[in-house]
Amino acid sequence: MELYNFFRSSASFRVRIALAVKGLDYVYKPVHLQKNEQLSESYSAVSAARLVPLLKDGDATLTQSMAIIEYLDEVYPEPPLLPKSPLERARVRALSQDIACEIHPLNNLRVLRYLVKDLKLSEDDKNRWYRHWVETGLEVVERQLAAQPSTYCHGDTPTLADCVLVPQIFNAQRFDCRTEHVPNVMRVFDALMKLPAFDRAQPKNCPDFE
Ligand SMILES: N[C@@H](CCC(=O)N[C@@H](CS)C(=O)NCC(=O)O)C(=O)O
Repeated sequence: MELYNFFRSSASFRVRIALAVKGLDYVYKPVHLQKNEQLSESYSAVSAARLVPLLKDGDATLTQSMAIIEYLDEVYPEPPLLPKSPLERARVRALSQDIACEIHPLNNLRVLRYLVKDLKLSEDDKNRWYRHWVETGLEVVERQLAAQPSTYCHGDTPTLADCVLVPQIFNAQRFDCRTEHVPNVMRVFDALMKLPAFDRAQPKNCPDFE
């Protein structure tokens, strides 16, 4: 397998975690987002959306981090990243989407660039935008973790939701977002970062880290 990704990309980080949890080897293909390599002709030829991550598995090309993780979970079921019961699976997917669909897209690189370049927001206003959506979005996760506390987002083994949570917290910390108001989220984050697979996948351990 080949993973096209970028050390700082949180959607890429989700997939790196899943691959590490499952102990799967892959070739790391860096796509430098700050240098706009995602917009290059060669990358556009494989990625319709011109986004990372993208996973090549043999002749197949997979996109969208959560779809990639679910694919990996189906093809390499151990250890599972989704619980067995439909209701529990729905909860894990909902928690994942609370982050991946409700927070992350508002703070993606192309959105931030549009705010600054086209709408002429100052760096300070852009950062306020970023923090607002992270801080309010994490509250939604906090309320759910507080209502049903467990070691990780759902239960005592890591799930898809944990693969999505950890990179979002790295982003929150990079942009100095408040996290004191989400103690359960941070408790789960700390527990996850003690797991070798989560640690191995983090940006500073990537070959393109700078
Ligand atoms: N929903 C997509 C999001 C992918 C995405 O937004 N990737 C970002 C990096 S985290 C990217 O490639 N951004 C490039 C850009 O904004 O130009 C997924 O989960 O894979």
